[in-house]
Amino acid sequence: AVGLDPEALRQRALAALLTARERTALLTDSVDDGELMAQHSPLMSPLVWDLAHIGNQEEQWLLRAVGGREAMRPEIDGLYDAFEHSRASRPSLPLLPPAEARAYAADVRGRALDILEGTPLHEGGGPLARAGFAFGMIAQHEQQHDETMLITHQLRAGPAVLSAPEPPGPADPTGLPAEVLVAEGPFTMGSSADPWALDNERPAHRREVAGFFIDTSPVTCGDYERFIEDGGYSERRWWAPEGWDMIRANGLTAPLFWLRDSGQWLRRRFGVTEPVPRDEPVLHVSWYEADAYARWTGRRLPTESEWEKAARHDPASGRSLRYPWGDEDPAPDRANLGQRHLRPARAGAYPAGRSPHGVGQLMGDVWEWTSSDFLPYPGFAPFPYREYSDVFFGPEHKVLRGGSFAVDAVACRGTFRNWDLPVRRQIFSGFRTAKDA
Ligand code: AVJ
Ligand code: FE
Repeated sequence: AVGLDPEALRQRALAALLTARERTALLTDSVDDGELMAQHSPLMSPLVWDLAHIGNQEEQWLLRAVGGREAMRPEIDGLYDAFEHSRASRPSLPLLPPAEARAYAADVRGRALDILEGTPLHEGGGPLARAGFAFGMIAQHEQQHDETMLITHQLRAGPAVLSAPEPPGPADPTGLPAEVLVAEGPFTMGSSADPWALDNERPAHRREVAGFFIDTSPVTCGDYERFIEDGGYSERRWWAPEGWDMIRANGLTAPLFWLRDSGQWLRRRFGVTEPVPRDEPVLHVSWYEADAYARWTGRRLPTESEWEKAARHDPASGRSLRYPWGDEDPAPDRANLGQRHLRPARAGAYPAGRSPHGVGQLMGDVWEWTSSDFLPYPGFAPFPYREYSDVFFGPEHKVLRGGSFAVDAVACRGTFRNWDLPVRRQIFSGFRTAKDA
Protein backbone atom coordinates (compact mmCIF):
# COMPACT_ATOMS: atom_id res chain seq x y z
CA ALA A 1 0.00 0.00 0.00
CA VAL A 2 1.07 3.59 -0.52
CA GLY A 3 2.39 4.86 2.80
CA LEU A 4 2.95 8.52 3.45
CA ASP A 5 6.61 8.14 4.39
CA PRO A 6 8.36 10.75 2.20
CA GLU A 7 11.45 8.61 1.59
CA ALA A 8 9.36 5.62 0.49
CA LEU A 9 7.40 7.91 -1.81
CA ARG A 10 10.65 9.29 -3.25
CA GLN A 11 11.74 5.75 -4.11
CA ARG A 12 8.32 5.02 -5.52
CA ALA A 13 8.44 8.14 -7.70
CA LEU A 14 11.90 7.25 -8.98
CA ALA A 15 10.81 3.71 -9.86
CA ALA A 16 7.61 4.94 -11.56
CA LEU A 17 9.51 7.48 -13.67
CA LEU A 18 12.10 4.90 -14.74
CA THR A 19 9.45 2.31 -15.60
CA ALA A 20 7.56 4.84 -17.72
CA ARG A 21 10.69 5.88 -19.63
CA GLU A 22 11.60 2.27 -20.39
CA ARG A 23 8.19 1.78 -21.93
CA THR A 24 8.40 5.05 -23.88
CA ALA A 25 11.74 3.88 -25.27
CA LEU A 26 10.28 0.53 -26.32
CA LEU A 27 7.39 2.23 -28.12
CA THR A 28 9.54 4.81 -29.88
CA ASP A 29 12.66 2.71 -30.64
CA SER A 30 10.70 -0.14 -32.25
CA VAL A 31 9.89 1.85 -35.42
CA ASP A 32 12.18 3.86 -37.71
CA ASP A 33 12.36 7.66 -37.87
CA GLY A 34 10.02 7.82 -40.85
CA GLU A 35 7.33 5.96 -38.91
CA LEU A 36 7.92 8.10 -35.83
CA MET A 37 7.14 11.22 -37.84
CA ALA A 38 4.29 9.75 -39.89
CA GLN A 39 0.64 10.04 -39.03
CA HIS A 40 -0.78 6.53 -38.79
CA SER A 41 -4.33 7.79 -38.26
CA PRO A 42 -5.87 11.29 -38.17
CA LEU A 43 -7.12 10.30 -34.70
CA MET A 44 -3.58 10.11 -33.38
CA SER A 45 -0.48 12.29 -33.12
CA PRO A 46 2.77 11.23 -34.77
CA LEU A 47 4.69 9.22 -32.15
CA VAL A 48 7.42 11.85 -32.13
CA TRP A 49 4.86 14.41 -30.90
CA ASP A 50 3.94 12.22 -27.91
CA LEU A 51 7.62 11.79 -27.12
CA ALA A 52 8.42 15.50 -26.95
CA HIS A 53 5.07 16.28 -25.28
CA ILE A 54 6.01 13.84 -22.51
CA GLY A 55 9.26 15.76 -22.05
CA ASN A 56 7.57 19.14 -22.25
CA GLN A 57 4.95 18.31 -19.59
CA GLU A 58 7.72 17.00 -17.36
CA GLU A 59 9.67 20.20 -17.92
CA GLN A 60 6.67 22.38 -17.09
CA TRP A 61 5.67 20.54 -13.91
CA LEU A 62 8.84 19.09 -12.43
CA LEU A 63 11.51 21.54 -13.61
CA ARG A 64 9.58 24.82 -13.67
CA ALA A 65 6.69 24.40 -11.20
CA VAL A 66 8.42 22.21 -8.57
CA GLY A 67 12.07 23.06 -9.23
CA GLY A 68 11.63 26.77 -9.99
CA ARG A 69 13.87 26.48 -13.09
CA GLU A 70 13.77 28.69 -16.16
CA ALA A 71 12.19 27.31 -19.34
CA MET A 72 14.77 25.34 -21.36
CA ARG A 73 13.10 25.99 -24.73
CA PRO A 74 10.10 28.29 -24.24
CA GLU A 75 9.61 28.47 -28.02
CA ILE A 76 8.45 24.84 -28.21
CA ASP A 77 5.76 25.00 -25.49
CA GLY A 78 3.05 25.92 -27.99
CA LEU A 79 3.90 23.02 -30.32
CA TYR A 80 3.33 20.52 -27.54
CA ASP A 81 0.24 22.13 -26.04
CA ALA A 82 -2.54 19.62 -26.72
CA PHE A 83 -5.14 22.40 -26.77
CA GLU A 84 -3.37 24.55 -29.36
CA HIS A 85 -3.21 22.05 -32.22
CA SER A 86 -5.58 19.20 -33.12
CA ARG A 87 -4.08 15.73 -33.44
CA ALA A 88 -4.82 15.74 -37.18
CA SER A 89 -2.78 18.95 -37.68
CA ARG A 90 0.28 17.91 -35.65
CA PRO A 91 2.28 16.27 -38.50
CA SER A 92 2.44 19.63 -40.32
CA LEU A 93 3.97 21.44 -37.31
CA PRO A 94 7.72 22.13 -37.14
CA LEU A 95 8.14 19.35 -34.54
CA LEU A 96 11.50 18.40 -33.06
CA PRO A 97 12.88 15.59 -35.24
CA PRO A 98 13.32 12.19 -33.52
CA ALA A 99 16.94 12.62 -32.37
CA GLU A 100 16.19 16.06 -30.93
CA ALA A 101 12.97 14.92 -29.28
CA ARG A 102 14.81 12.03 -27.61
CA ALA A 103 17.64 14.29 -26.46
CA TYR A 104 15.18 16.87 -25.09
CA ALA A 105 13.17 14.28 -23.15
CA ALA A 106 16.39 12.74 -21.76
CA ASP A 107 17.77 16.15 -20.78
CA VAL A 108 14.55 17.05 -18.97
CA ARG A 109 14.58 13.69 -17.21
CA GLY A 110 18.12 14.12 -15.93
CA ARG A 111 17.20 17.45 -14.39
CA ALA A 112 13.91 16.11 -13.01
CA LEU A 113 15.78 13.37 -11.14
CA ASP A 114 18.05 16.02 -9.57
CA ILE A 115 14.95 17.86 -8.41
CA LEU A 116 13.46 14.66 -7.06
CA GLU A 117 16.66 14.13 -5.02
CA GLY A 118 16.64 17.64 -3.62
CA THR A 119 12.98 18.44 -2.93
CA PRO A 120 11.33 17.95 0.46
CA LEU A 121 8.26 15.76 -0.04
CA HIS A 122 6.75 16.44 3.38
CA GLU A 123 4.05 19.00 4.16
CA GLY A 124 6.53 21.92 4.05
CA GLY A 125 7.47 21.19 0.41
CA GLY A 126 4.24 22.74 -0.89
CA PRO A 127 1.12 21.14 -2.42
CA LEU A 128 2.76 19.99 -5.68
CA ALA A 129 5.73 18.23 -4.11
CA ARG A 130 3.87 16.95 -1.04
CA ALA A 131 3.99 13.15 -0.96
CA GLY A 132 5.67 13.28 -4.37
CA PHE A 133 2.37 14.15 -6.07
CA ALA A 134 3.83 16.01 -9.08
CA PHE A 135 6.34 13.21 -9.70
CA GLY A 136 3.55 10.62 -9.51
CA MET A 137 1.37 12.77 -11.76
CA ILE A 138 4.13 13.01 -14.37
CA ALA A 139 4.80 9.26 -14.26
CA GLN A 140 1.06 8.71 -14.78
CA HIS A 141 1.03 11.26 -17.60
CA GLU A 142 3.88 9.49 -19.39
CA GLN A 143 2.17 6.11 -18.96
CA GLN A 144 -1.08 7.54 -20.33
CA HIS A 145 0.77 8.69 -23.42
CA ASP A 146 2.45 5.30 -23.63
CA GLU A 147 -1.03 3.81 -23.87
CA THR A 148 -1.87 6.41 -26.52
CA MET A 149 1.28 5.42 -28.42
CA LEU A 150 0.31 1.76 -28.15
CA ILE A 151 -3.02 2.69 -29.76
CA THR A 152 -1.01 4.32 -32.58
CA HIS A 153 0.98 1.08 -32.93
CA GLN A 154 -2.29 -0.83 -33.22
CA LEU A 155 -3.48 1.58 -35.94
CA ARG A 156 -0.29 1.48 -38.01
CA ALA A 157 -0.18 -0.68 -41.11
CA GLY A 158 2.59 -3.14 -41.83
CA PRO A 159 4.15 -6.12 -40.10
CA ALA A 160 4.33 -6.50 -36.32
CA VAL A 161 7.13 -4.78 -34.44
CA LEU A 162 5.95 -5.55 -30.89
CA SER A 163 5.57 -8.95 -29.27
CA ALA A 164 4.74 -10.23 -25.80
CA PRO A 165 3.96 -13.53 -24.06
CA GLU A 166 0.36 -14.75 -23.89
CA PRO A 167 -1.64 -13.78 -20.79
CA PRO A 168 -2.70 -16.51 -18.36
CA GLY A 169 -5.83 -18.51 -19.25
CA PRO A 170 -9.00 -18.79 -17.18
CA ALA A 171 -8.99 -20.46 -13.77
CA ASP A 172 -10.03 -24.10 -14.10
CA PRO A 173 -12.83 -24.27 -13.08
CA THR A 174 -13.52 -20.53 -12.98
CA GLY A 175 -16.03 -20.85 -10.12
CA LEU A 176 -17.76 -17.76 -11.45
CA PRO A 177 -21.52 -17.40 -11.78
CA ALA A 178 -22.44 -15.20 -14.78
CA GLU A 179 -23.53 -12.35 -12.51
CA VAL A 180 -23.67 -11.38 -8.84
CA LEU A 181 -26.07 -9.31 -6.79
CA VAL A 182 -24.66 -6.25 -5.06
CA ALA A 183 -27.19 -5.42 -2.37
CA GLU A 184 -28.55 -1.95 -1.81
CA GLY A 185 -26.60 0.37 0.48
CA PRO A 186 -24.09 3.18 0.68
CA PHE A 187 -20.36 2.94 0.00
CA THR A 188 -17.41 5.30 -0.12
CA MET A 189 -16.58 6.43 -3.66
CA GLY A 190 -13.39 8.22 -4.71
CA SER A 191 -10.34 8.92 -2.59
CA SER A 192 -9.05 11.76 -0.44
CA ALA A 193 -6.21 9.76 1.08
CA ASP A 194 -4.36 8.26 -1.89
CA PRO A 195 -1.46 10.71 -2.33
CA TRP A 196 -1.26 10.17 -6.10
CA ALA A 197 -4.99 10.11 -6.88
CA LEU A 198 -5.71 12.73 -9.55
CA ASP A 199 -8.09 15.65 -9.07
CA ASN A 200 -11.16 13.97 -10.63
CA GLU A 201 -10.94 11.02 -8.17
CA ARG A 202 -11.28 13.41 -5.20
CA PRO A 203 -12.74 13.81 -2.66
CA ALA A 204 -13.96 10.57 -1.09
CA HIS A 205 -17.72 10.78 -0.51
CA ARG A 206 -20.62 8.49 0.43
CA ARG A 207 -22.95 7.27 -2.31
CA GLU A 208 -26.26 5.48 -1.94
CA VAL A 209 -26.53 2.71 -4.52
CA ALA A 210 -29.73 0.70 -5.18
CA GLY A 211 -29.33 -3.08 -5.48
CA PHE A 212 -28.08 -4.30 -8.86
CA PHE A 213 -26.75 -7.34 -10.70
CA ILE A 214 -23.42 -7.09 -12.53
CA ASP A 215 -21.56 -9.48 -14.85
CA THR A 216 -18.60 -11.22 -13.21
CA SER A 217 -16.56 -10.97 -16.45
CA PRO A 218 -16.39 -8.51 -19.31
CA VAL A 219 -18.54 -9.32 -22.36
CA THR A 220 -16.55 -11.62 -24.67
CA CYS A 221 -16.01 -11.61 -28.44
CA GLY A 222 -18.16 -14.76 -28.66
CA ASP A 223 -21.02 -13.03 -26.81
CA TYR A 224 -20.66 -10.01 -29.05
CA GLU A 225 -20.58 -12.11 -32.20
CA ARG A 226 -24.04 -13.45 -31.31
CA PHE A 227 -25.32 -9.87 -31.27
CA ILE A 228 -23.82 -9.33 -34.74
CA GLU A 229 -25.21 -12.62 -36.08
CA ASP A 230 -28.64 -11.72 -34.68
CA GLY A 231 -28.62 -8.61 -36.88
CA GLY A 232 -27.74 -6.24 -34.05
CA TYR A 233 -26.17 -3.68 -36.37
CA SER A 234 -29.25 -3.50 -38.59
CA GLU A 235 -31.93 -3.12 -35.92
CA ARG A 236 -32.52 0.45 -34.95
CA ARG A 237 -34.33 -0.42 -31.73
CA TRP A 238 -31.12 -1.39 -29.90
CA TRP A 239 -29.36 1.87 -30.63
CA ALA A 240 -29.26 5.33 -29.10
CA PRO A 241 -30.24 7.74 -31.93
CA GLU A 242 -26.70 9.17 -32.24
CA GLY A 243 -25.29 5.63 -32.18
CA TRP A 244 -27.59 4.57 -34.99
CA ASP A 245 -26.51 7.61 -37.02
CA MET A 246 -22.86 6.76 -36.37
CA ILE A 247 -23.07 3.13 -37.53
CA ARG A 248 -25.15 4.08 -40.57
CA ALA A 249 -22.93 6.99 -41.63
CA ASN A 250 -19.78 4.87 -41.35
CA GLY A 251 -21.21 1.52 -42.46
CA LEU A 252 -20.12 -0.20 -39.23
CA THR A 253 -20.97 -3.88 -38.80
CA ALA A 254 -18.50 -5.09 -36.15
CA PRO A 255 -15.88 -3.82 -33.67
CA LEU A 256 -12.93 -1.88 -35.07
CA PHE A 257 -10.19 -4.15 -36.52
CA TRP A 258 -12.62 -7.05 -37.17
CA LEU A 259 -12.91 -8.34 -40.73
CA ARG A 260 -15.11 -10.99 -42.26
CA ASP A 261 -13.31 -13.72 -44.21
CA SER A 262 -15.17 -16.68 -45.79
CA GLY A 263 -17.80 -16.88 -43.08
CA GLN A 264 -15.40 -16.29 -40.22
CA TRP A 265 -14.50 -13.24 -38.14
CA LEU A 266 -10.85 -12.31 -38.08
CA ARG A 267 -9.19 -9.39 -36.38
CA ARG A 268 -5.98 -7.46 -36.83
CA ARG A 269 -3.95 -7.04 -33.64
CA PHE A 270 -0.58 -5.26 -33.67
CA GLY A 271 0.19 -6.25 -37.25
CA VAL A 272 -1.07 -9.86 -37.04
CA THR A 273 -4.38 -11.12 -38.44
CA GLU A 274 -5.94 -13.94 -36.43
CA PRO A 275 -9.35 -15.55 -35.79
CA VAL A 276 -11.40 -13.58 -33.28
CA PRO A 277 -10.90 -15.35 -29.91
CA ARG A 278 -14.37 -16.17 -28.64
CA ASP A 279 -13.66 -16.24 -24.93
CA GLU A 280 -11.57 -13.06 -24.81
CA PRO A 281 -13.21 -9.78 -23.70
CA VAL A 282 -14.38 -7.79 -26.72
CA LEU A 283 -12.15 -4.82 -27.51
CA HIS A 284 -12.42 -1.69 -29.66
CA VAL A 285 -16.12 -1.02 -29.28
CA SER A 286 -17.61 2.44 -28.93
CA TRP A 287 -19.93 3.39 -26.07
CA TYR A 288 -22.79 3.24 -28.58
CA GLU A 289 -21.98 -0.37 -29.47
CA ALA A 290 -21.64 -1.35 -25.81
CA ASP A 291 -24.96 0.34 -25.04
CA ALA A 292 -26.71 -1.35 -27.98
CA TYR A 293 -25.37 -4.79 -27.03
CA ALA A 294 -26.55 -4.33 -23.45
CA ARG A 295 -30.05 -3.39 -24.62
CA TRP A 296 -30.14 -6.42 -26.92
CA THR A 297 -29.56 -8.64 -23.85
CA GLY A 298 -32.31 -6.82 -21.92
CA ARG A 299 -29.71 -5.28 -19.66
CA ARG A 300 -27.76 -1.99 -19.49
CA LEU A 301 -24.29 -0.66 -18.81
CA PRO A 302 -23.43 -0.23 -15.12
CA THR A 303 -23.34 3.30 -13.76
CA GLU A 304 -19.96 4.54 -12.62
CA SER A 305 -20.99 4.22 -8.95
CA GLU A 306 -22.22 0.66 -9.49
CA TRP A 307 -18.92 -0.22 -11.13
CA GLU A 308 -16.87 1.24 -8.29
CA LYS A 309 -19.03 -0.35 -5.62
CA ALA A 310 -18.70 -3.78 -7.29
CA ALA A 311 -14.94 -3.22 -7.46
CA ARG A 312 -14.10 -1.73 -4.06
CA HIS A 313 -16.84 -2.21 -1.49
CA ASP A 314 -16.08 -4.86 1.10
CA PRO A 315 -19.37 -5.95 2.69
CA ALA A 316 -17.52 -7.60 5.61
CA SER A 317 -15.87 -4.39 6.82
CA GLY A 318 -18.12 -1.83 5.10
CA ARG A 319 -15.06 0.01 3.73
CA SER A 320 -13.80 0.61 0.22
CA LEU A 321 -10.58 -1.16 -0.80
CA ARG A 322 -7.90 0.39 -3.02
CA TYR A 323 -8.29 -2.48 -5.48
CA PRO A 324 -10.79 -5.32 -5.92
CA TRP A 325 -8.43 -7.80 -4.19
CA GLY A 326 -7.55 -5.52 -1.27
CA ASP A 327 -5.14 -2.70 -0.51
CA GLU A 328 -1.96 -4.31 -1.91
CA ASP A 329 -0.43 -3.03 -5.13
CA PRO A 330 -1.17 -4.81 -8.42
CA ALA A 331 0.88 -7.96 -9.14
CA PRO A 332 1.07 -10.21 -12.23
CA ASP A 333 -1.28 -12.83 -10.73
CA ARG A 334 -3.98 -10.25 -9.98
CA ALA A 335 -4.43 -8.19 -13.14
CA ASN A 336 -3.33 -7.89 -16.76
CA LEU A 337 -1.67 -4.48 -16.70
CA GLY A 338 1.41 -2.66 -17.95
CA GLN A 339 1.60 -3.98 -21.53
CA ARG A 340 3.08 -7.24 -20.18
CA HIS A 341 0.74 -8.85 -22.71
CA LEU A 342 -0.59 -7.41 -25.93
CA ARG A 343 -4.16 -8.56 -25.45
CA PRO A 344 -6.80 -9.05 -22.75
CA ALA A 345 -6.78 -12.34 -20.82
CA ARG A 346 -9.69 -14.69 -21.45
CA ALA A 347 -12.83 -14.36 -19.31
CA GLY A 348 -12.37 -16.16 -15.99
CA ALA A 349 -8.65 -15.39 -15.64
CA TYR A 350 -7.04 -13.80 -12.56
CA PRO A 351 -9.02 -15.52 -9.77
CA ALA A 352 -6.68 -13.79 -7.28
CA GLY A 353 -7.86 -10.42 -8.55
CA ARG A 354 -11.58 -10.78 -7.82
CA SER A 355 -13.50 -8.34 -5.63
CA PRO A 356 -15.23 -9.21 -2.34
CA HIS A 357 -18.50 -9.33 -4.30
CA GLY A 358 -16.96 -11.99 -6.56
CA VAL A 359 -16.52 -9.86 -9.67
CA GLY A 360 -13.51 -10.67 -11.87
CA GLN A 361 -11.15 -8.80 -14.19
CA LEU A 362 -12.21 -5.35 -13.08
CA MET A 363 -8.62 -4.08 -13.21
CA GLY A 364 -6.70 -4.45 -16.45
CA ASP A 365 -7.66 -6.36 -19.62
CA VAL A 366 -10.12 -3.83 -21.11
CA TRP A 367 -11.32 -0.34 -20.20
CA GLU A 368 -14.98 -0.70 -19.30
CA TRP A 369 -17.57 1.76 -20.55
CA THR A 370 -20.06 2.87 -17.93
CA SER A 371 -23.41 4.55 -18.56
CA SER A 372 -22.25 7.68 -16.72
CA ASP A 373 -21.28 11.10 -18.01
CA PHE A 374 -17.90 12.39 -16.82
CA LEU A 375 -18.86 14.75 -13.98
CA PRO A 376 -17.03 16.22 -10.98
CA TYR A 377 -17.56 14.70 -7.54
CA PRO A 378 -19.15 16.94 -4.89
CA GLY A 379 -16.34 19.15 -3.57
CA PHE A 380 -14.14 18.74 -6.68
CA ALA A 381 -11.29 21.24 -7.03
CA PRO A 382 -9.09 21.38 -10.14
CA PHE A 383 -5.50 20.43 -9.29
CA PRO A 384 -2.97 21.29 -10.46
CA TYR A 385 -4.38 22.40 -13.83
CA ARG A 386 -7.90 22.84 -15.21
CA GLU A 387 -7.02 21.17 -18.51
CA TYR A 388 -6.52 17.74 -16.94
CA SER A 389 -10.17 17.13 -15.97
CA ASP A 390 -12.21 20.26 -15.43
CA VAL A 391 -12.55 21.28 -19.08
CA PHE A 392 -13.80 17.78 -20.00
CA PHE A 393 -16.66 17.51 -17.50
CA GLY A 394 -20.09 17.32 -19.08
CA PRO A 395 -22.49 15.07 -20.98
CA GLU A 396 -20.32 14.72 -24.09
CA HIS A 397 -17.82 12.37 -22.40
CA LYS A 398 -18.61 8.93 -20.95
CA VAL A 399 -16.63 7.39 -18.10
CA LEU A 400 -14.51 4.27 -18.55
CA ARG A 401 -13.21 2.32 -15.57
CA GLY A 402 -10.73 -0.33 -14.59
CA GLY A 403 -7.87 0.08 -17.07
CA SER A 404 -6.76 -2.08 -19.99
CA PHE A 405 -3.78 -4.38 -20.56
CA ALA A 406 -2.08 -1.19 -21.79
CA VAL A 407 -2.42 0.69 -18.48
CA ASP A 408 0.48 0.71 -16.05
CA ALA A 409 -0.10 0.01 -12.37
CA VAL A 410 0.86 3.60 -11.47
CA ALA A 411 -2.18 4.86 -13.39
CA CYS A 412 -4.56 2.16 -12.20
CA ARG A 413 -6.62 1.96 -9.01
CA GLY A 414 -10.17 1.36 -7.92
CA THR A 415 -10.86 5.09 -8.03
CA PHE A 416 -9.15 5.90 -11.36
CA ARG A 417 -11.45 7.57 -13.92
CA ASN A 418 -10.95 7.66 -17.66
CA TRP A 419 -13.30 9.30 -20.15
CA ASP A 420 -13.84 9.57 -23.87
CA LEU A 421 -16.36 10.46 -26.54
CA PRO A 422 -19.06 7.78 -27.05
CA VAL A 423 -18.00 7.31 -30.71
CA ARG A 424 -14.41 6.35 -29.86
CA ARG A 425 -13.28 2.80 -30.58
CA GLN A 426 -9.57 2.89 -31.32
CA ILE A 427 -9.07 2.90 -27.52
CA PHE A 428 -8.70 -0.41 -25.65
CA SER A 429 -12.37 -0.37 -24.66
CA GLY A 430 -14.77 -3.14 -23.73
CA PHE A 431 -17.59 -3.40 -21.18
CA ARG A 432 -19.69 -5.55 -18.89
CA THR A 433 -23.45 -5.30 -18.32
CA ALA A 434 -25.72 -4.82 -15.31
CA LYS A 435 -29.41 -4.68 -14.39
CA ASP A 436 -31.56 -3.42 -11.54
CA ALA A 437 -32.13 -5.88 -8.69
C1 AVJ B 1 -7.34 10.76 -19.20
C2 AVJ B 1 -6.65 9.39 -21.03
C3 AVJ B 1 -8.43 10.98 -21.31
O1 AVJ B 1 -5.05 10.99 -23.01
O2 AVJ B 1 -6.56 12.53 -23.27
C4 AVJ B 1 -2.79 12.95 -21.24
C5 AVJ B 1 -4.85 11.76 -20.29
N1 AVJ B 1 -4.25 14.22 -20.25
N2 AVJ B 1 -2.37 14.22 -21.30
C6 AVJ B 1 -5.89 11.77 -22.56
C7 AVJ B 1 -3.98 12.95 -20.60
C8 AVJ B 1 -3.23 15.00 -20.71
C9 AVJ B 1 -6.17 11.83 -21.06
N3 AVJ B 1 -7.12 10.74 -20.65
FE1 FE C 1 -0.63 14.87 -22.31
